[in-house]
Amino acid sequence: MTETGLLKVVHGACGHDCPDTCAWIAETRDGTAVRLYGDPDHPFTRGVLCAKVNHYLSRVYHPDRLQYPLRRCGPKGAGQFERISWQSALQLIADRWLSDMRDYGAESILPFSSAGNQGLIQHSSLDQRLFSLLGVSRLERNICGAVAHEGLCATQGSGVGVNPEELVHSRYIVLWGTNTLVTNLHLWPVIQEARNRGARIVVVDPIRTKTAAAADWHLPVRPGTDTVLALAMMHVIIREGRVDRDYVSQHATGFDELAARVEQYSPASVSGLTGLAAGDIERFALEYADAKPSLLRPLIGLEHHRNGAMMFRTLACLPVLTGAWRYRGGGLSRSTGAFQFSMLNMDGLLMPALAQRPTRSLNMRDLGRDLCSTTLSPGIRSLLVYNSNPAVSLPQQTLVRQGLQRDDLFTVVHDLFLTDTAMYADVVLPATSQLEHLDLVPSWGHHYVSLNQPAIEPSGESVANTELFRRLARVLGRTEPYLFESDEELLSTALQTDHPMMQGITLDSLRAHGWLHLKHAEDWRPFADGGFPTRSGKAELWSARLEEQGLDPLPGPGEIQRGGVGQLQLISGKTLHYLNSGYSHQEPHRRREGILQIELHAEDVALRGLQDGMQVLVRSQQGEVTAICCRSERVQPGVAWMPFGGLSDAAGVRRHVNSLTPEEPTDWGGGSGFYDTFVDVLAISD
Ligand SMILES: Nc1nc2c(c(=O)[nH]1)N[C@H]1C(S)=C(S)[C@@H](COP(=O)(O)OP(=O)(O)OC[C@H]3O[C@@H](n4cnc5c(=O)[nH]c(N)nc54)[C@H](O)[C@@H]3O)O[C@H]1N2
Ligand SMILES: Nc1nc2c(c(=O)[nH]1)N[C@H]1C(S)=C(S)[C@@H](COP(=O)(O)OP(=O)(O)OC[C@H]3O[C@@H](n4cnc5c(=O)[nH]c(N)nc54)[C@H](O)[C@@H]3O)O[C@H]1N2
Ligand code: SF4
Ligand SMILES: [Mo]
Repeated sequence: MTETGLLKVVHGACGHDCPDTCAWIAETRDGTAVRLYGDPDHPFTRGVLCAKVNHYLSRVYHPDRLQYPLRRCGPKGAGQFERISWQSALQLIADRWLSDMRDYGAESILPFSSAGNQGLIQHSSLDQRLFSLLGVSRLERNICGAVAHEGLCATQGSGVGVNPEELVHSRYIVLWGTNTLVTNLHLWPVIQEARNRGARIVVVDPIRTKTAAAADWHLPVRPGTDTVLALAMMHVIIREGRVDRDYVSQHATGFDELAARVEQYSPASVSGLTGLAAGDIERFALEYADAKPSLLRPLIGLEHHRNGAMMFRTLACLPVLTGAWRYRGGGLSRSTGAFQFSMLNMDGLLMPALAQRPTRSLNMRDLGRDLCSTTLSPGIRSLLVYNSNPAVSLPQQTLVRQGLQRDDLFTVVHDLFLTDTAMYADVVLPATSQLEHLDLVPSWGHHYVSLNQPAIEPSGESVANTELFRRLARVLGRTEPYLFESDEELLSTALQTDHPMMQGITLDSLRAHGWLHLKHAEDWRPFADGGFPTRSGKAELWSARLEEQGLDPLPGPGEIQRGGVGQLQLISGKTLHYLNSGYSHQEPHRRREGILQIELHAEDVALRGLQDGMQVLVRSQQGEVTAICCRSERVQPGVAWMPFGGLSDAAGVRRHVNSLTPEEPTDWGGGSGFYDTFVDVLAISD
């Protein structure tokens, strides 16, 4: 931290659930943040933030930001609250939790959190220690990333991949089910640089997104059929002798079995299913195999299908077959999150051994069903929500809200705004913004670790997540010193690691530099010489582990979902101005995203007798929303697109696209098939 007269310059990092983890610089005067901008020296941030965080100061100083604890004084969902003191709020919580623990058992309490803050200790630290001690229900956080990870692990043994900055060395980049220009903006200059050096950029996406439109080639695959497309690519690669025989024989299992499997997937035979011309599939396979190095970049989009893990399992076979891993900038690149966490002292930070006995785990995806269950034993009596807005982000929204409406449920929400979930809370607690607390921010999109130093005092009576858990521990009568460690102590513990890639990365060096790159050779290639951390030590084209689990040991199509007659498959992806549901409370973001629209192909608009701009009812088996019909060239016939994360539908009702999505589980990884939603779209008659 340096001081220039009254102007203070503080280095920090964005804590949003975004792969870019931008390093930023805050300027403060007299305790007020007056300017926030991307760190120009950070090689990935390159001095720019994004459409959301360019307005972060108006989020920090927003008039609607929660400033003090509130208690509900009207019906659940009505938004009637009154101010109370922190002491009363904590006492209310302690009284209820202690009586629930006594009368129903600790598992009747469910803490619910996601990655609303993905900083290391504000995401998970003292909360996990306290929950282990109390023995409350645990949450399986698998709504984002877990499915992709499982799928990759089946083939490669881990999710480790190419360092995203190394994409500059790629000559063929396939952005597969990811909307880089919207969700991973800071990767785009890297891709552009590769392009300037001669790389071809291909996007595989059912929607003609901004990214697809900016690419050299867009392959508008039918949703959920990417497994089949990849199998057909392997068919061509094997038939045309493009397999790297040397790499495969040394570093892979099951080539012969795979070759036999893909024989039936000729481009001609999958053309109808994938919606792609056989000639295009043939060309794609050969271009991909012949370019050296070639790189696959999937992020999350693919995992939101029922066959989500199989998508990643199957895709991961491609760079093994072609030996793309050998080359600098070749292979597959997805999240760097698990990689970074594996270098930190997570056991020291989370202290999992504090748990006295195994406790039940509930999948976050099933919150609605679990809250409404009459058979769950013990039933959920108390819910603590932080870092998440489940009333918007979970599937089966109607059921989630029905559960939150339960009179006998005691809900506490800790957030910066009165979110849709907070509307149902008994007690609402104010949370700090990223400018107001300390954290270390590992990244799931690059190889830098950043320190976020607080630039200003907490707004009003808001507290950081870590401070909330210290206060909860105290009011619950706990005295164990490790429940009260300071944020600095927690970070020091996490950084006590002898991992060679963390050498020299300490709190002091981070304080001095703001951010540091993991220590590894510049030309670091994870699987150039094999070394896949699977059971066999090789990439498993055929997997004994999967066979033992009664699963398909080979990559395959998985269960591709189809709708009923006349139904459209609804994709509901991320938007430019919202961060999931974040920023939906704020102008100018709200105005820029506008009211809820559904994009349909002209053919589907005509077929249903609809008109561009009219209000329509969108209905699935799970529920309905009102939206503005938008004739769009971005979508293909049979597919519709709606944004995820908005505040209310076109009729002004606080319900969203997740009123339509089912909580159907994915194949493995415990995720949700959000994008396997099938809807009817009807004109609203007056
Ligand atoms: N601006 C902004 N940035 C964000 C976020 C945000 O809300 N707003 N959210 C952040 C979070 S939490 C995440 S997880 C990431 C997600 O980042 P991405 O994975 O890039 O985002 P998604 O919108 O989930 O999906 C990406 C693409 O997958 C496509 N898709 C859907 N189904 C299929 C399919 O069957 N096959 C293929 N090939 N493509 C398919 C969708 O059309 C979409 O364009 O973004 C992060 N960044
Ligand atoms: N239909 C559909 N549904 C989806 C998706 C989709 O593409 N389509 N995407 C899925 C994905 S990939 C994801 S990651 C999830 C996201 O699901 P959530 O994580 O529930 O989504 P957010 O809306 O980002 O909610 C995060 C909340 O955390 C709050 N928050 C931020 N910082 C802090 C803090 O320091 N402390 C506390 N206490 N709170 C804080 C924010 O204000 C915000 O309200 O949604 C999933 N749901
Ligand atoms: S949301 Fe993502 S792109 Fe925007 S500032 Fe934060 S890390 Fe950067
Ligand atoms: Mo996500």
